[in-house]
Amino acid sequence: MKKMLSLALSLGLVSSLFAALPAQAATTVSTTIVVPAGTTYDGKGQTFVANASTLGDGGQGENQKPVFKLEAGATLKNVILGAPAADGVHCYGNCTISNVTWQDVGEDALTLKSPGTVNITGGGAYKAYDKVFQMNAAGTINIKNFKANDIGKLVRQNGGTTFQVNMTVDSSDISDVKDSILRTDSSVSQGKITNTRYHNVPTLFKGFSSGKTSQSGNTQY
Ligand code: DGU
Ligand code: CA
Ligand code: CA
Repeated sequence: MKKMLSLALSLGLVSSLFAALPAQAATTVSTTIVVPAGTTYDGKGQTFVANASTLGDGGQGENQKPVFKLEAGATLKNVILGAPAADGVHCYGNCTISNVTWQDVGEDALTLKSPGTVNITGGGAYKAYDKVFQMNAAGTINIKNFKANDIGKLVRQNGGTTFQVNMTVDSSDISDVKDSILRTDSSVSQGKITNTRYHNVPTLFKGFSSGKTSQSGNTQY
């Protein structure tokens, strides 16, 4: 009896200790975190939010600053971006984005600022009033094993630009889209969506010239 009482007491003590521990606080970023060329930044699952007064409030105002700036060949992994996320992530050339989740996309989630290839695997993007991935330079964006919900567009080549962007989406789950999954105004850009589940999407592709899109293995739910 005594033993049971002390066991119950210690269990109670242990659970109240856990209850007293707050969830890990988000890290507030006041100055853009620069990931130098060719290096990897591993967020180890931490949540990052922008300081609204120095980087931006995550609304639809242009010219907000990114939370992360990736120089050519940099990798960003295991990061959660909370709100506000300002202008998200900027890539200057090739970048690799692995297991990064935007819980509440800011002005947009990621921008390619100079030519290169953006490879995105895992993670997701939620609550994007307009665009998730913004392509402001020529190149390629490959999105794989990604989840997106409640977005305007998944990828948008900068409006009115005529350079070539190749966009691929594979093995992803995209739902509650206001506009389209992939959108361009360029007659030479290409879009491909494969092995992807989607729900409540008005159109997969918008603005592509004929013969520039392909799809296979997708399922609508
Ligand atoms: O309107 O270039 O929204 O990078 C023209 C601008 C606009 C970009 C884009 C972005 O398209 O600022 O966030
Ligand atoms: Ca914008
Ligand atoms: Ca932007």
